[in-house]
Amino acid sequence: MTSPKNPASPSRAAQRLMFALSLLLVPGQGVGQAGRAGNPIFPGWYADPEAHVFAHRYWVYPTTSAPYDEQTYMDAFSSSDLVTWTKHPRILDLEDVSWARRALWAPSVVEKDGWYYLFFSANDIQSDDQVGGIGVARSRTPDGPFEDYLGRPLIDRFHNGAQPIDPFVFQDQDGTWYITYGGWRHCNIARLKDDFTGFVPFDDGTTFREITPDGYVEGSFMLMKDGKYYFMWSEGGWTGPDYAVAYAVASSPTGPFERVGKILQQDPAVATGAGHHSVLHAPGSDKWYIVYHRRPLGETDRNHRVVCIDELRFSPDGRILPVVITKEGVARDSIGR
Ligand code: FUB
Repeated sequence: MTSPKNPASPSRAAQRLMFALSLLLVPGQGVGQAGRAGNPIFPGWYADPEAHVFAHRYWVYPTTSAPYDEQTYMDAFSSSDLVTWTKHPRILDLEDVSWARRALWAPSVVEKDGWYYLFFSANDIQSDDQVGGIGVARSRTPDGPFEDYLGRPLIDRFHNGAQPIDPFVFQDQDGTWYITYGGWRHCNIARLKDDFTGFVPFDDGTTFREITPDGYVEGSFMLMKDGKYYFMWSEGGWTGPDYAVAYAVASSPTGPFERVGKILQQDPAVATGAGHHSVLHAPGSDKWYIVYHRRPLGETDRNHRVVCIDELRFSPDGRILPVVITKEGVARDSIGR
């Protein structure tokens, strides 16, 4: 029977049916409600997630968050609706990368000419005397296995003070491929050769151009929307509660980028250390999501980071609105619906 107070509200029987159906869903690991992702979206300690749409599915490529000597492989996760996630274990294993042995992190994946290229950081080098940096692996499918592409790092030196970690690769509207990367509070951009084996110098002869905005620490990300380049990064310390994401906007991928403000940060009622994110655009819609890692309340182990998703919204004049981090996550969004 329909409620006489509100003809639009469902009957008791319908409510019971909806509840029963909700028990059949397999939501994320947080406070999953019927048809919502729940945060975190999948179990396990993971960080630095990069989200994509590949082969008609949503994909998330995270760092396996563990002590550096144990960070030797990567898993991926895929979903058709942002609610139920399938784990793809060990898509990249350092046993298959001759020059790398530890501290595998921060994947960035692109699809090009029938291959999936996974850019990664390895070895956590502290100087130019050490072997490691940013490498490239590739696979014919988004779930791997990814194999070392170059047999050497792509970037193995400190340029402009930037530790070669945290790659982010994207294609500009004119077809040019760029990589932004860098730790130790410096960020560079470089133009990639079309086959990803090296770099094309800029017109001024330089290869690595520094684009560090105020506050930058690591974890760069670029988004192109309505003719603007939104550049985002993480600031604060990744082991602490105040890790956060801020952004700048420019009319060119090389900037200049002037910090606008924070868009993602801790909420003492929900979680701390929210940072190192990526942005997902649901195909054919105006829905944008931010996929990021955060730390459960009260957690002191620096590696206990979990992957979460919430909505990313823009104001009518093109600003990014502060993200509301939630325990419930986002509503079901079936791909290609
Ligand atoms: O996962 C290792 C490091 O944690 C990344 O390089 C940083 O960006 C931070 O998220």
